[in-house]
Amino acid sequence: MSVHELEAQFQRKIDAEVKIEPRDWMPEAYRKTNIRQISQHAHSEIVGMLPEGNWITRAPSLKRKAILLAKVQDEAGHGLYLYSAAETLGAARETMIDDLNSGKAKYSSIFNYPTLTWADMGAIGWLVDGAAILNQVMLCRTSYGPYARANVRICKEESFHQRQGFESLLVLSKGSAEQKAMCQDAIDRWWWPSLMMFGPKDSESTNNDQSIHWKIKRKTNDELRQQFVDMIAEQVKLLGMTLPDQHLKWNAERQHFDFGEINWEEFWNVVKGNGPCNKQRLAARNKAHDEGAWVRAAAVAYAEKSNERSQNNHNSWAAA
Ligand code: FAQ
Repeated sequence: MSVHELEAQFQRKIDAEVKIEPRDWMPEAYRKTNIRQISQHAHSEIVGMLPEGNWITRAPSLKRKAILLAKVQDEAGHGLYLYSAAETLGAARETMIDDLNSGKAKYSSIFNYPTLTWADMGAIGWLVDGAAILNQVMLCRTSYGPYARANVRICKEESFHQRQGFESLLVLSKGSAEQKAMCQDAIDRWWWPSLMMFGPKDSESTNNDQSIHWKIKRKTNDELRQQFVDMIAEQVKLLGMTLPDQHLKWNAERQHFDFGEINWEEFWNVVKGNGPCNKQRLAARNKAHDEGAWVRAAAVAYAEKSNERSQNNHNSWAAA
């Protein structure tokens, strides 16, 4: 079959909602886009543990500590499912990790902001996990099978993350004047960076059109961002708090909330490595990687010994 025919057959499968599986023929660009997106997603989960990990030892009660620990562990698990999904496309895990640690690979801009107070844990759960989940619900229907299935599991855990974040802010919002102020301050600082998580405007997005055609993405960056604004603009009322945007207003004609312009210069600056915490995040990942070298060496030695043992058992069984 010619490449042209293979491509046509591939697109027919996508159009008919048949999932693409690891051994299926796929255009090289489809493979590359998926490796790029899935590995960036995995890196985001891994780096995403750092801002919250910062608060595990300072959580205000045993209950809050246990919840935060469980959440951070979930993020580690998400990273691992996603690296495994990228491996099914031929990407080597060592290369992906090296690209993250060297600063070559991207991860979500959101994790380059600092977590200054306890209320940031609530704001991350509500806003950051809230943004992540909208995106990941869409990705449960992405065309690449292993990525879609990884997202189904991720979403189940993310919905708990979002609810615990909202509940934590709800408690603060009903607390002392100081707690209320801390809650509002965290919302003010995390709102705009959360909107940036959805990526550049559609008119600036380099991958949107092709990824929508291949059903890697089912909704564009702007569509998901609007869905997020509409959801949060209502939920914030339950907290008795406000969002830091004077242009936020219900538009009856569009049946959506209008909102102000994102600071795109800040977004690209963070994506290029110059955000408030980029250097700190990469230094933490590199330190963890170096300190974990003995664990990886031990795991490889154990795997080699196990293989040798099962080979010996097999040989003695065959000789008997
Ligand atoms: N930050 O052409 P597009 C989480 C890059 S998980 C940094 O529109 P695309 C869980 C983009 O890569 C959060 N870079 O790109 C959690 C591209 O660069 P390249 C992560 C960004 O891929 C919660 C360039 O800009 N979720 O939070 C960002 O079609 C709490 C042009 O952009 C995912 O990764 C950004 N925000 O659409 C953990 C979901 N946005 O490589 C701990 C999967 C864009 O061409 C605590 N990813 N860029 O040079 C996606 O759905 C997509 O990749 C988008 C971007 C929607 C993020």
